[in-house]
Amino acid sequence: SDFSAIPEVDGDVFTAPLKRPENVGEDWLEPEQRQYSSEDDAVWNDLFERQMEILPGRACDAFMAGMQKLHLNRGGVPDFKELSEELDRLTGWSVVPVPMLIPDHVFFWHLANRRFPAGNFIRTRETFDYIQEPDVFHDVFGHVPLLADPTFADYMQEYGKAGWKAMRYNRLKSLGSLYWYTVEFGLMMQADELRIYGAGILSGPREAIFALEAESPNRIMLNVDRVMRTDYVISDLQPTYFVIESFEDLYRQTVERDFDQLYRSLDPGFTYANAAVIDVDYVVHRGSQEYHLRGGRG
Ligand code: HBI
Ligand code: FE
Repeated sequence: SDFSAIPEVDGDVFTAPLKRPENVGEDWLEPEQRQYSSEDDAVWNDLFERQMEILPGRACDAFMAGMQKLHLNRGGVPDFKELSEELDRLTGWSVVPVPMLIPDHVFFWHLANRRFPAGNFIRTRETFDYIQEPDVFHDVFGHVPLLADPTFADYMQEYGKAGWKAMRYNRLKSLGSLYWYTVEFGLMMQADELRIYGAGILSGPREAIFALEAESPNRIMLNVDRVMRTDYVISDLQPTYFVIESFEDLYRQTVERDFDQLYRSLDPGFTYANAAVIDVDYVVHRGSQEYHLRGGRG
């Protein structure tokens, strides 16, 4: 495929129609990163400190290493240009500013070209703990450190390419599951210990301890075919986490799988509930599901 041009899609069929702001073109890129106030920088710093009390020993080493390599602890919202220069040297990726959620086909097109679209705005004190739309803290703190890891960086690009195919087969929901259970909520084995690599866990205050240490959730070794058939919820802690052996394992599962064949074999809906354990699963921990049986987020 040619990844130089934005793919043409029948937008309303595949993606929720999003209204494009006037200042962005078809690539949805902001011309410049936003200017941040000193309060914005203070919000970043407080979020950063809170996460750093939780993450050492829980985040995977590659995440902590990426944080160091990209100097994300300098204080204040990072400058995308500086980040991109450093990332370009390490893995050929860049970070580009977008105003909000962007359409799927544009998101995938950027990933396929090793550009990570990051939300330009930052949350306020009122929405300190949880925001619906990804802001610059989630996107840069959560996602960008791992883009400094060569194998993870390759996986993200493969994911972007797989996204295009998914749209052609109308199986975007299935591919969304793969993103959810890897890039956003993935766990990995690191020297026989469970660690976190998912950005949704790494950028929030509650889920790191729940995902790694609670009795409640299932922890199951990742199988790409199985995960793409599994439903997911976006507004609460997960009933199930999927565990990879390594980024090499994740990358291999993704490039070796023939996605054309996989998409043809998938039902349009999901086959497995998000709390299900099925007979093909290699179970690391069978959860009590106590949290969700009590009704989840109160
Ligand atoms: N847009 N800004 C932004 N960030 C995302 O993570 C994102 C998006 N648009 C679509 C999208 N993600 C989904 O296609 C994936 O989460 C599957
Ligand atoms: Fe995210």
